[in-house]
Amino acid sequence: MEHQLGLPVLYTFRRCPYAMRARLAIVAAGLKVEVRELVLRAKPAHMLEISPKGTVPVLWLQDGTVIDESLDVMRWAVGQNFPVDWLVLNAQQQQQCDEWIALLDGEFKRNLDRYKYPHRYHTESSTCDPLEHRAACEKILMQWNEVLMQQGPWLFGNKPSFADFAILPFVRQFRIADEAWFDAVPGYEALKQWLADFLQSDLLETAMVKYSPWQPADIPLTFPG
Ligand SMILES: N[C@@H](CCC(=O)N[C@@H](CS)C(=O)NCC(=O)O)C(=O)O
Repeated sequence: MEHQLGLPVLYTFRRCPYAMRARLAIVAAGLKVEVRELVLRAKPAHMLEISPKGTVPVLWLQDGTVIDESLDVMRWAVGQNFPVDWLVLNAQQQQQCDEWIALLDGEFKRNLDRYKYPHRYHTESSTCDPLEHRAACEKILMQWNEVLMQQGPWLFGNKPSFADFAILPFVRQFRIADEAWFDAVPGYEALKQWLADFLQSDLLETAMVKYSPWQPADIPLTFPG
C-alpha cells in the first residue's frame, strides 16, 4: 500500500462524530488528504494492519506515522496550519478545553450511547432507561449553555476554537437521537443557537460530503474534493 497522491491517507466514516471532528479540523486548516470512506462492519485490511484497534478516524502520514485518535488528528491538522479564524487558546483556556473534552468523551458519550441505543445496555437484572441517560447528557449540556450565554456565540467568545469543533459533532448526535423533542424542549437556547450555527456552516457542509466506501482498486480521491 502506498500514498498514491503524495498526501496523508484518512480512513473515515461519515457519520462517526470522532471522524467528523478530525475532518472538521482538516478542512479548517486548509489541508488535503486522500480519503478512504468505510463502513464499520467491513473495515479495510490495510487500516487494521496499521491500526489494529479498528476505530476511525485513522490518519496515515507519508512517513508511515499512524495517528489513530481523533483528538490527535485534530492536533496534527492545526499544528500543520493553524486555522485563520480559530482562537489561539491561552494556558487557562487550554486547560478548560481539555476538561470539557474529557467530560464529553467520558461521561457525555457514555450517557449518549445509552440514550441512543438503550437495548444494547439491558442486562438480565436491569433495563437501561434512555431518559435517565438523556437527563444526564442534558446536565452537561446545561453547563455549556451557561458558558455560551455568558460569553457566546462560541465557547471562548467571538471566535471558534478547537473546543467547539471537538464537542459539536456529539451535540449534533444528541439532537439527532430525537430531533422533535430537542427542538421543542425549552431551557438551553444559547446551546441550540450554537448548534444551529454549526449545522448551517460551510465548514460542516464540506466535512460531510459523501463518498462511497473505498476499495483498494479505486482511483484515489481527495478530501476535501
Ligand atoms: N477514541 C477514539 C474513538 C473512535 C471511535 O470509537 N470511533 C467509532 C465510530 S464512531 C469506531 O470506529 N468504532 C469501531 C466499531 O464500531 O467497529 C477516537 O477519538 O478516535
